[in-house]
Amino acid sequence: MTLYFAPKTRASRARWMLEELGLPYTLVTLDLAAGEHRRPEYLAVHPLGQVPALEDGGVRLMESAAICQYLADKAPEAGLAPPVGSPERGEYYQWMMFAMTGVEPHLVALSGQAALPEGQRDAAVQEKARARFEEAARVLEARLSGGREVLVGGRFTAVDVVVASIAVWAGSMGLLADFPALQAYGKAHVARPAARRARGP
Ligand SMILES: N[C@@H](CCC(=O)N[C@@H](CS)C(=O)NCC(=O)O)C(=O)O
Repeated sequence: MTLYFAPKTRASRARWMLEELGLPYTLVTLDLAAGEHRRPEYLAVHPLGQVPALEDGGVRLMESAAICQYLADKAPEAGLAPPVGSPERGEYYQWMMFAMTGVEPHLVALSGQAALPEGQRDAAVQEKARARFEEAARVLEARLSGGREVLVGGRFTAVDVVVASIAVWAGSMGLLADFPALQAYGKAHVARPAARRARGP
């Protein structure tokens, strides 16, 4: 498999999964600052020129959460996805979609605003994104309160890779002060050896 990657991006989730599973892969690191992701060769791999993208034989995938789910299903013996048809599988889909559509877009909006020169930021956009993020974070906080260490069932799965990555991103933006369970959950999971290896060179 070949993973198209850039450090400190959503590509880290896919690399984290590959490391959890111990699957062999070739890493192609793109220099986003140099615009390598905009070159025609890479646009042929990912039509939007984003990372991650994964090639596995004839399969070519984009979207970090889809890649994480694909990898979990590729090595079912690792138990990184609940069995198909189980109640936990339904919850796994639910939290995966919630993370990607109900939480992450608000972080993207807030990051986009933070990247603008101060005079160009839109206070109304920031306020709305923060409110929507907090509303969603409260749902995750409630789920994780009471000592729950993983989102689904009794073991770590691909949905924890995705949601812990999002939690750490939110924490780095100072958004988790009122969400201690979510903050602790993110920190605990990104300390896993596979997550550390995924952050390495
Ligand atoms: N929804 C996509 C988002 C991918 C994405 O936007 N990746 C960013 C890095 S985190 C990127 O490649 N940005 C470069 C660009 O859009 O030019 C996913 O989860 O894979």
